[in-house]
Amino acid sequence: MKQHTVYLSVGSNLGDKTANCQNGIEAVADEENTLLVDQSPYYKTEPVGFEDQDWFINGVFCIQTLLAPEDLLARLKSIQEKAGRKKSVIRNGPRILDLDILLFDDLVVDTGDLVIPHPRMHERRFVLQPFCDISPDRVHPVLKKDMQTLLAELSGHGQEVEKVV
Ligand code: PH2
Ligand code: MG
Ligand code: MG
Repeated sequence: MKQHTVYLSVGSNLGDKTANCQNGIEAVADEENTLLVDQSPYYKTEPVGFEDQDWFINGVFCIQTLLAPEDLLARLKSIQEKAGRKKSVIRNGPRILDLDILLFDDLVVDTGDLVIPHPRMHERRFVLQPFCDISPDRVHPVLKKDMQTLLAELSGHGQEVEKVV
């Protein structure tokens, strides 16, 4: 079995958003053979994609794990369900807890269900800003640019983010 370094995003815009995110991170860190390595500050972020909903709390965290990508994805789904997340008909709509794999080592996969790197991470300030707080020099394995470069390349339009103090 191999040790993997994985970056994930966490988000919530329903209920106690920060507590939902923090419980989500802790539930991931509680999985077997999994260790929390680092965690960004939280940000209050303008909704992207579907705008008629409450602002999100978002963060990024890094784990080391022996879990394979498919197994980690299954655990994330189960943690989201246990947190009370329901299937929504609104794409990008409100959610109690969203846990997404951003990077898994330098792996590049697309099986439909499992897409790594996360296909929209490089367009999202609510991902890149907290990512840069913990690992600005981490290189995107497809775009071959580091996170601070991707953040600098974002157009300012919309996508406000505010650090939670
Ligand atoms: N997640 C989405 C869609 N839009 N916007 C913000 N600000 N934060 C999110 O986590 C988010 C979003 C789909 O997962
Ligand atoms: Mg998401
Ligand atoms: Mg998701």
